[in-house]
Amino acid sequence: MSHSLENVVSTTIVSGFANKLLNNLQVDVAVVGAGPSGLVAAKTLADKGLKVAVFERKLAPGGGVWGGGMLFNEVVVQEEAKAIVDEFNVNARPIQAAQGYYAVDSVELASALVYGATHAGATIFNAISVEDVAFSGERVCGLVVNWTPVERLGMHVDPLVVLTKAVLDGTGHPCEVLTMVQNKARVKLDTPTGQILGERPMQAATGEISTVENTREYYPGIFASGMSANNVMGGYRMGPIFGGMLLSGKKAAALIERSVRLL
Ligand code: 48H
Repeated sequence: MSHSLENVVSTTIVSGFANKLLNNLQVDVAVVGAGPSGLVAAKTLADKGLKVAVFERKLAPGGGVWGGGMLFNEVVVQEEAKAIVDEFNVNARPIQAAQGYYAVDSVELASALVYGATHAGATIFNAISVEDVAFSGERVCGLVVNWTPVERLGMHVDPLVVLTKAVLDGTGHPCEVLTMVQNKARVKLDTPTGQILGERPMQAATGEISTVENTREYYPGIFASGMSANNVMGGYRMGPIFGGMLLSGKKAAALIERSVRLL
């Protein structure tokens, strides 16, 4: 039987995606949110040979990078994170008025982070939302996922489950995964109150430091990075400075790699 081009294209896309999904129903690390911290963590973990899947609610991965500051598509990165900017082959222009700080085109940074993570071997599933977590005893063992349009339209469609050895909550300001764990599983998180402390107002330099400090495991199997980590531990926000997000991704990757290899 001869196949029309239309049929070959459709068959290729369906089988390609089906294989990708089948291959990622059990992973080493599941990253929730393709923002800067999640993408740096995904690339770093994939570089180490771990199987990494990233689930991103939006059609376009990249999180809050694209929008720069108030839609002016530029962001700022500090010296401590310059090596990560270089690792992703992104141009950085020194800022004369603030020594040790660089200006970066946010579209270049967002696209480089997405390419870097996928090229290293992480698989990004876009337009898929994490709506719940799966537990095995006292440890989180999986993510409950569904199509974002299903979520947005409020359709009554049951989800699928992706099993994983570790979850990274890289969902940004709302820290969605740890919120689910706190509210639905009703367990205590590893914070001073056992609960999410809530993000504080802007204090840029402090927020940059706390983002990295707050990057760690908050419940067995669940780590938080970026603004999610700041929300959980009551850290300050910092506006369009992104070095802390990149450094947080690196720290999360190192902690997760150690944890996964010990299992
Ligand atoms: C699937 C989800 C879900 C879900 C959310 O916000 P992000 O860019 O994440 P970070 O923390 O790496 O970077 C934060 C930075 O962008 C920022 O907001 C800064 C620096 N703010 C400072 C300030 O003062 O405001 O990306 C998170 C991603 C987004 O793309 C979401 O769509 C996605 O996570 N996401 N994906 N399932 N349940 N929840």
